[in-house]
Amino acid sequence: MAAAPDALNPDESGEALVFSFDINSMCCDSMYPTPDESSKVVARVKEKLAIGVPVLIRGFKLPGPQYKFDRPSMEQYKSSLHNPVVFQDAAKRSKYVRSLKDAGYNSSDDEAAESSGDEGTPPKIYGELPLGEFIDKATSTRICGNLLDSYAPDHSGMPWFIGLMNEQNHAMFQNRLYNLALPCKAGTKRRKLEDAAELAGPQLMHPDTYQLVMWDLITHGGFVSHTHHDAGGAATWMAIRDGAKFWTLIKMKTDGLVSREQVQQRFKRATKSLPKLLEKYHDEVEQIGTVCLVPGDILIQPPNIMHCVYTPVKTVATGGHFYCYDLCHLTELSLDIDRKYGHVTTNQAHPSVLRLIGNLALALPNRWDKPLRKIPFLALALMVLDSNKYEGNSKGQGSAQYYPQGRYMREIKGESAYAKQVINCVLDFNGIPGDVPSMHSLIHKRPGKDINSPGDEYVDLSCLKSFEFVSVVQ
Ligand SMILES: O=C(O)CCC(=O)C(=O)O
Ligand SMILES: [Fe+2]
Repeated sequence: MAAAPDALNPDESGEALVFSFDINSMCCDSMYPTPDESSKVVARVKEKLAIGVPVLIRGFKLPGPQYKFDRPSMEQYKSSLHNPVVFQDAAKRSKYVRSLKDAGYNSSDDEAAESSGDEGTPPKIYGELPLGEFIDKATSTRICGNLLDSYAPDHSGMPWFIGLMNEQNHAMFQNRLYNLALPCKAGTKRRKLEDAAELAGPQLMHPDTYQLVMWDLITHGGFVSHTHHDAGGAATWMAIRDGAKFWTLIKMKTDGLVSREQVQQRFKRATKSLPKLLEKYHDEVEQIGTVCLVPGDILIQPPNIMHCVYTPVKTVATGGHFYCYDLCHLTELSLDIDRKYGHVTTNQAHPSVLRLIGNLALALPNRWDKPLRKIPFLALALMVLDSNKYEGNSKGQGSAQYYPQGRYMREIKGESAYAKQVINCVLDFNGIPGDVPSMHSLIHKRPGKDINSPGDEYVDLSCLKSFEFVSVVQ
């Protein structure tokens, strides 16, 4: 991987795979930018992400305590070294892959894996240790592990330009006063209680809704993460606190593919081992490149970009996921690939994704005066109108189960019904057919168009200026 081409310098096509700049070239004081400077930085980053280009911001030290890969830092940050952590264990992972091969199929043999019914079974690739012991084992040759997505109890390190792109959080804030839950059965005690409470805003959230925003990777030296795209169709940021990561990004070629099925297949093939991909399927790879991430670097990935990662020394990194209106075409694409091949293309389930996406739609009336490109809007519309199709495969992954008539599910269903009203209002006003098959052909079949491109047409959101929800009764 380390020998892969440099992602920051142009290849034969004259384009660098990753767009990079030093934050100090755009801000007099990178920690305290003026509103004008911060809006220019965010606009520049979003413009690149929206065409599927990863961005590397250099010269930005994470604010807050400068945690290291050692016991005192981790005790301060995570507040206990006794708490158990569940980590990916490289040896167990190899054993698991070998057992699949012995059983007659491998990760590239989808039909066998699918028909085995095993696609959602959590692989036995995890180990569990108290955090302190996991830290100590970084110097042991017996265990090589990666503690992934351990949610950050301290958000002081979040870069301001990431906070500004957490549009799913902005949307949740704008929707905080609406009680959109479907009512429970009339005449019941519960109904009386809920009516009397005059609840404002959502009362029940899956913890993932906020946990996905910021988390840490605590990784032993030598660990390799195989090629995947990040789960839940999210954009991802990543910063090194202590150590380094060789981050290899792989942009798959998609021109000439005429159907979604072909695109899905291509991304599934991208998960083959890197040597195999480059030997056998190199004509399916548009660009590949590696960047060495060190403290001071913030890598920001658009949804759906494939990547694999080698951590040469013990490393603490912090990152997070976010959603933006302008990136919804990439979010939709990524979720659509995972719908079919999530068991190989990605690594984590995010149970809150569709709720966050619904909230983006619900908050649109607050943005009636902002430009929104048509393709990302249509992708958002499709994810809202046909939301069942985008549910991740959570089979066997310990996902929470909710009582269908319980408040949590009534909030989800209510929000979904109201989000559809917003979407239909915009579709009607812009003369766009709102039935799902037509939307599929608008979004999934764009022959001759780059699937990463948001296009250059806009939708008119002015109909949302005085938008009011129409009551939905179950
Ligand atoms: O640090 C690593 O090994 C991989 C991180 C990553 O890509 C992820 O968590 O999705
Ligand atoms: Fe990843």
